[in-house]
Amino acid sequence: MKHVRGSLEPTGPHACADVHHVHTFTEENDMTANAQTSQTDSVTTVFDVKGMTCGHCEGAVSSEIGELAGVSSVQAVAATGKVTVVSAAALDEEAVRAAVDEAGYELVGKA
Ligand SMILES: [Cu+2]
Repeated sequence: MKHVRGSLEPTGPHACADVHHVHTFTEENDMTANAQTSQTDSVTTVFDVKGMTCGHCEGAVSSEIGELAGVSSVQAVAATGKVTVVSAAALDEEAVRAAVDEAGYELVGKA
């Protein structure tokens, strides 16, 4: 399977094709489970995550962070390593770290 991701090559510390077998991708990934869509009082936080190299990585990170309480939206961008999280309240960085770790990547910190 070919990764089409600009200049990023899947030769980093994680081998993309393998790491994704760790995750079980479920179709309930469409954020409807987190039905907290009040447009008011949402907090947007950007995190730096190390190790993402393709869309599957983005999906894995988004999926795990999306399961955290209060999270309404997650946008992970492998090309920049930035993960933008919208949540009802400020997130516990350690909880985010655990979620990123669960996905198989490393949280560097807030961007
Ligand atoms: Cu990947």
